Amino acid sequence: MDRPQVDMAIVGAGFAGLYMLHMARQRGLTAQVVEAGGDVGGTWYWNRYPGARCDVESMEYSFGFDDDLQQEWEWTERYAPQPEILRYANHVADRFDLRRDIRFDTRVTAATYDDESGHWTVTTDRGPVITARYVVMATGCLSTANIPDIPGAATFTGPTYHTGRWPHEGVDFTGQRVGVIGTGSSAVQSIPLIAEQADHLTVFQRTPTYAVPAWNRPLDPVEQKEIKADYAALRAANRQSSSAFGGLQPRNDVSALAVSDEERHAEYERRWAVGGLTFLGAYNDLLLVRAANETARQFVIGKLHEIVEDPEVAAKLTPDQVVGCKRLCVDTGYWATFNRPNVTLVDLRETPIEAITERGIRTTGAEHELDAIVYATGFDAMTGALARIDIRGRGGRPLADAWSAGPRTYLGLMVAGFPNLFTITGPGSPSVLTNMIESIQQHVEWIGRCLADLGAAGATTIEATPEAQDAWVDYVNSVAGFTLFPTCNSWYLGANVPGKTRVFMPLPGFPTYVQQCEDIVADGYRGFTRA
Ligand code: N01
Repeated sequence: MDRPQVDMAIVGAGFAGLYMLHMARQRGLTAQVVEAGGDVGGTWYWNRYPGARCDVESMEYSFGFDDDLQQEWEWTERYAPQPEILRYANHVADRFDLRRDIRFDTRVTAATYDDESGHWTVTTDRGPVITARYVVMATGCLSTANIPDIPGAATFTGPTYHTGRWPHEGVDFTGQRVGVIGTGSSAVQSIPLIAEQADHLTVFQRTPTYAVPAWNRPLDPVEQKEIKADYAALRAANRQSSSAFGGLQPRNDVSALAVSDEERHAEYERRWAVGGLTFLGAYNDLLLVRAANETARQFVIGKLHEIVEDPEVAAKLTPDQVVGCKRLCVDTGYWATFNRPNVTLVDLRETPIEAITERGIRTTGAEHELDAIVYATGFDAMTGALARIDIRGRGGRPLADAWSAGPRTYLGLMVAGFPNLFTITGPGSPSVLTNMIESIQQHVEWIGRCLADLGAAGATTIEATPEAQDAWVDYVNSVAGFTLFPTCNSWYLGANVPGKTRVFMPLPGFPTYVQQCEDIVADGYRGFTRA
């Protein structure tokens, strides 16, 4: 039998692809990474919009697999800005000499399994095909831009931008009338800065969003040193948290309904003063019990009405869904921006967009003249990047066919009928509900060990069984059903992309999931066939 060119083909050179390459080498495997972008960094390579930064704290949003790496890298801010995270990704690539096995500016278009040889052929838009025994999709969960199909969009004469495809040279909005469509995390971060620069900013809001303050600040070197002195403890605490972060501000393990109004209010005030996503860790049932969530919701809405001066604008900005049902936004002056005289809020629930014209955006209420349009409209999340690659498994079956009723995986790692194909942070794993770097590490380490065990067992092929996959999909649905997540139209459900099948894609609960992955290994890779 011919040997494939490499043991492993890896698609994507974001954090997942970089660590997978490093892991493959450590396990003695040859690997080739293919990356569509011009350099490493994945999401941090593409998302260069004003204000882009991570809303998981720097000390937690970093690799912990190599102690020298985590000790030597110095973060400058509590929440690292995009350029600094990109520098970190470059540092990781250089430190482990990863670039020599990465083909940049090359997009994977197809991956086809050959039943006879047991090899995958990976086809790209540039250069020769790659044959490999294993394929790892490190394609990112939020990497495929969602640009809504608005009538007339192509007729607009000014420039348009998507937050996730921001020009590398930056954009100067000075003196311009700018429209931003969308009010998710990317919009919440960019709107305050665009408003400061532009002549006028019009925000087109379809669903109001909740935002908790970041209170970003320079990271005190002493504080950083203290954390590094026992970094292992922080990493371990994070792995015990349902979202794989928050070790710096642990969850309060009591019900919001078990304490007095005064005590609860004081805890919300304290968390608000600390800032960040761990606000939702104030109580253990905020995403499980509607009445508990309502207490947090009322608190946040109270803050919104304190910040926004015009009661009519405040009413339009007030969300009605469960807080945290859509990804909570972390902001620096988002709501206060609507107090500025040069900012207008357009509520698309009252006056929907009819068309984009040569001169701007026309809603049922008015035509808004604009010099530039920013689409902060998010991503075809979790499945978008995979759907754009023609992936064919056993018998030439397309992944699109296997997933026609929504994504189906075992552990979010493998798909029945697609041997030796792995998805890092795929649907059916905790993924986007967590600190992505922790989830990436756990998946890469699981795959690395899985392939070592496979070799030790004298096998070359691993595949999820259809029965194990069916049971896993049912399990993920039942866990999601215990939470409040499915109660709103979020991108977790695919609700933001017209026509996308609605399935709650990630699995809540990181520590339980990790234990399940461990148990399955201990049980001889239960639910997988190895040959
Ligand atoms: O995208 P989104 P995002 N007409 O999907 C609206 C991560 N992230 O790029 O809610 C009008 O959240 C849409 O409205 P609706 C984070 O996980 C992290 O902001 O669908 N509006 C929504 O308001 C985040 O959750 C960080 O009704 C339309 C917005 O566009 C995820 O990425 C920073 C529309 C899209 O919001 C995605 O965030 C940034 C239409 N046709 C992002 N279509 C940090 O770590 C969509 N919208 C800080």
